[in-house]
Amino acid sequence: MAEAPRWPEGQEAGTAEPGRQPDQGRRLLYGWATPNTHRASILLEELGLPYEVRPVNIRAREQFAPGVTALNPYGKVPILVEPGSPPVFESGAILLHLAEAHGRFLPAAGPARAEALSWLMVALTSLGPFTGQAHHWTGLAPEKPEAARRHSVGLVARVYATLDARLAGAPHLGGADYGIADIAAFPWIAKAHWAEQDLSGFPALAAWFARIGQRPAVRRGMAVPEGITLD
Ligand SMILES: N[C@@H](CCC(=O)N[C@@H](CS)C(=O)NCC(=O)O)C(=O)O
Repeated sequence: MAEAPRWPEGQEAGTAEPGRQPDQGRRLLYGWATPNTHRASILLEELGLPYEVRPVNIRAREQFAPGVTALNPYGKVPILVEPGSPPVFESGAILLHLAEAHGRFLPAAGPARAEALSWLMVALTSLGPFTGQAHHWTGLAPEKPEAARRHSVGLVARVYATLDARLAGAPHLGGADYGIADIAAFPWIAKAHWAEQDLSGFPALAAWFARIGQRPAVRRGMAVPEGITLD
């Protein structure tokens, strides 16, 4: 049986150490410069909500620090901690939680909501995970079996073609209005190179990406945590 990941004994835990639990009254975003964290930071910026970033360096395995797993037993970021509420983890849950709490960036009911949720799910369940797997098989893995590379890149290419066709006929992924489907997709499209994708082959997706990337809140959200980039 595979061993559960552990926090390396004796390792400095930075802001992720136990005992550095949420300060009273502050909204905290635990995260790193990853697409899933950027989904949450973009929406926080769009909503104009005050928040502090608690950096969790996943390359240094800080996600397994007890102070982090106490908030998310899965040991992953992003995690949103708001005063008076249980921690919210999984980027999709954070997007839905914030959109619903503030009544913005997701239609409240009816066909428009169903349409937006459909495209949100494509971003959450296909675009993100497939791009993550492709990044593994094209870059991170010590061995790179050709079948795994081709399979993972092919899955991403199919999503890109689907998003491109959608955006050729709709201004935003979720429909008429900019919303959490766009926010869920944008930071992963920004990592097209992780999956050997070239946006020039997807003109409607490229135009959407350029347009969304000009939003000041998107720019701020993509720059979290300050000074950290992940290639
Ligand atoms: N499905 C989750 C996945 C979260 C996730 O995979 N986060 C990555 C960074 S983008 C992480 O924490 N990786 C470290 C690990 O898996 O140990 C989400 O959408 O938030």
